[in-house]
Amino acid sequence: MKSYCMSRRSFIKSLSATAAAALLPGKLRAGDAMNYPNIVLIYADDLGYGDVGCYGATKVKTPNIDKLASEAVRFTNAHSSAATCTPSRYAMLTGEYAWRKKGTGVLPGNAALIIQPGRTTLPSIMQKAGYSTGAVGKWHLGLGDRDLDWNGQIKPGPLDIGFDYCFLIPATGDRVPCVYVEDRRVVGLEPSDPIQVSYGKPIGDEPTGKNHPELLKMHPSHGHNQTIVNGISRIGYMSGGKAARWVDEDIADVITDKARAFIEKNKDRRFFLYFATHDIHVPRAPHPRFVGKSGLGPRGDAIVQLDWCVGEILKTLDRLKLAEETLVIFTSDNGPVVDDGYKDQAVERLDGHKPSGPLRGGKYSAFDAGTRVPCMVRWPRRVKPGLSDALISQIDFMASVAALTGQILAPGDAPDSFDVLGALLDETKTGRDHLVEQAGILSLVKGDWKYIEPGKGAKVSAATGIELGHDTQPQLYDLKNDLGEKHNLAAEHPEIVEEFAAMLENIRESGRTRKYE
Ligand code: NG6
Ligand code: CA
Repeated sequence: MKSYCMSRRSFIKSLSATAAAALLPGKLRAGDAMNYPNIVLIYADDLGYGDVGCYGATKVKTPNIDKLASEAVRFTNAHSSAATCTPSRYAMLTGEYAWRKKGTGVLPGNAALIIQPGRTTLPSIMQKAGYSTGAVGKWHLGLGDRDLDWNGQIKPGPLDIGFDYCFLIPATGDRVPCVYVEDRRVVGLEPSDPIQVSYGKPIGDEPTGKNHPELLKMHPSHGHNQTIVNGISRIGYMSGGKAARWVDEDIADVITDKARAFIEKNKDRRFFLYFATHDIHVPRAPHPRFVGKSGLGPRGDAIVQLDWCVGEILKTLDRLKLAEETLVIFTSDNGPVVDDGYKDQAVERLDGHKPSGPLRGGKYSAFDAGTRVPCMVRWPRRVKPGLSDALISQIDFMASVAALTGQILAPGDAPDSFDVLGALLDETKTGRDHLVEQAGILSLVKGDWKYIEPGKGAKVSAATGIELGHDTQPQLYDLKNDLGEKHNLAAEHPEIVEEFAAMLENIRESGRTRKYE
């Protein structure tokens, strides 16, 4: 009975994909999903515009990412939706600017799922096109309803918003619970040692970084002084689940293995793999074989480890002879940060390395380094290697893959996602018309101009030392002539400031920016 239902479902899926594609002359010819490429989206964490060789880094070597870039179209004006993780991922997976929805800021590790089950998402579009869909790595979009019991079924989660399979770091490496979740269960959990998680009062009697700093192998520089797991104190408290706890040094190996296994398992059909690495987020505790390899301390070594992960995925595609027909996207969820809360020598050992490249700011910042990130798209069958300055955002992946697979989004779906497929495949250098960037306050980019709305936040973060780009006055930068956002031209061009402020207001009010017929 079950297999009958499954095959009937896939039959209907392939029929609807065919029907939709038939309506779209000029797009890929449809038949079934096998006419479309596999999609592997490699999503690095906190990797800055200047952190990899192909974007100008010289101190740290990234041969695999650079090779990928040499076979891809490499974007110089591609953006995450926000300068932090949760809102970027929310926007990428839903096609909706996260600032439209309350509760989409950086989430604690016990937050409920913030994507409504049943809504059209990037993975649900792929599922509809007949793909097998998998999420491997960092999640950070919440799990369960309120008060999730980590010892039972973890639901709702990725499997309820379009993924067929998941293997997750539930939130971040520095947030409890420090366990993996596979599909609906914590991996390796012993029933006799249940997990409890708290982001309020301490839970259990395990040592914390605050009370037992002598137990730490890595000390916090700010925050991160609660439950100690694997010699590293975290944000939040957890007790139990001892056998299930991850070893930070193994995370890259474990998730890369799972990503490889997903590709292998689906090699004879079409798949969409969302591979969200933990690197190079804190705590930076790379595997011993990468320690000392960059010469820049753990942050640089984590970049080397990330590069290895990318290489392994690409090797797997080569080995299975899938590279030609697989569209690989490599990008990052937000800009770079050097000291993000642990004393890991990142600042001391920078050695002239510039994580933001020529850009101003970094993670958390309204300046461009907050969201302008490395981004490359490889699809040997269709895309010639090249360089593109088209303005694109990760929020556009959704409308673009809908177009790629011949699907028409409903008016209410992906309200801010634009079809920039032509730009992604480098068939045109024209990307989106304008873009809103999120960093506490909003910025609006259109043409050469970037407007940053006034904000009351600190100009510089006391914790990270990053220039946040907040100012009580409006800011206006000419990105074409002043990529580093050094000269605020707002006073010289009040008419542009007024126009952009009004447009931003309109974007806020209208609830959507994607046009539909
Ligand atoms: C901050 C954390 C930082 C990091 C960030 C989220 C402190 C002091 N800082 O609050 O370490 O976890 O949240 O990063 O706790 S993100 O990439 O997931 O958005
Ligand atoms: Ca991040």
